[in-house]
Amino acid sequence: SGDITAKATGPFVPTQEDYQKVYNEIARLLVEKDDYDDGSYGPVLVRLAWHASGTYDKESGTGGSNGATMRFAPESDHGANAGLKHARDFLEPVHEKFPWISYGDLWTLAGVCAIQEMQGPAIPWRPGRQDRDVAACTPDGRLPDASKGQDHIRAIFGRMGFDDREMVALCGAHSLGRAHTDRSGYDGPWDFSPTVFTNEFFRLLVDEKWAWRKWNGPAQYTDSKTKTLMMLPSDLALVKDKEFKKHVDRYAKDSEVFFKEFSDAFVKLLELGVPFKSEDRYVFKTSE
Ligand code: HIF
Repeated sequence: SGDITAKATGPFVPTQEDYQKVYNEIARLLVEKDDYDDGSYGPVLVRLAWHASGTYDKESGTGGSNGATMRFAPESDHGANAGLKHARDFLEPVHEKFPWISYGDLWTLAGVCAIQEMQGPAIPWRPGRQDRDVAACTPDGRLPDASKGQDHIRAIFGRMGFDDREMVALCGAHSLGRAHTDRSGYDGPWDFSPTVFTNEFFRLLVDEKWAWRKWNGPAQYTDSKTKTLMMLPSDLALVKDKEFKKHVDRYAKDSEVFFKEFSDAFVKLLELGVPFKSEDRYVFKTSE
């Protein structure tokens, strides 16, 4: 009888189908909770997935999405993470419904869901992150500073193990969402469709004239034509640097190439430092 009991109460091993249920619930909530920002929590979910992952340091092997240490101060209070409580709170009811998923898996899966539901490329994903305690919080300063240029971008993303091409590909995610004066201090969206994943960020970088915005906030650029869009100094670095610019031009011209190279780089970002047990990645079905 001992055997039977063990079988009935043994550890729950989720399958791809179970993770698809989590995906579907997040997708459902994205539609239901449309009274936020430009009508979607999608962009801030992408930012949560990236900030959870982008603390990775390849030398020490510390940081990354394993651990989900942004649940705790001091990491939650790091300046770069301002505003991400909106994303974490949005996902709390999902965790209540599927308590078996780790926060690290939930946050990264949510980023994947948001990108796919906002018409972006498929992002193959695999489970395996385990939550860790406050002692695993990373030191402040590992995430990028938007007031800086190409040297800084290379230092930060080089520390994670990315090359120039991957850095530029990732940056296309700034086609999503906006900056908020009460979070980063910057203000405005990058493009005209902040809740749809496109290569518009690159097209605007190449085609528009960008000038310093005249205002009391931090130094940022505005488009000369409509003065409704913005670019961060770190975004403009992508066209000022010759090596970066090559890739900006490629992605501005060819959306398919951008989608493919972005997906590969984003998969890599979400997996940094995670001790996976399985090689198998899941491609989730996008909702209609
Ligand atoms: Fe962002 N990013 N990011 N970013 N980011 C902001 C917002 C978003 C940088 C700075 C900022 C990436 C790289 C960099 C998203 C996704 C990604 C904001 C505004 C700043 C300042 C925050 C606010 O005020 O709400 C810098 C300096 C980066 C290095 C170049 C990634 C590639 C582009 C890795 C990435 O995926 C998303 C999405 C948002 C929008 C969030 C929102 O709430 O709408």
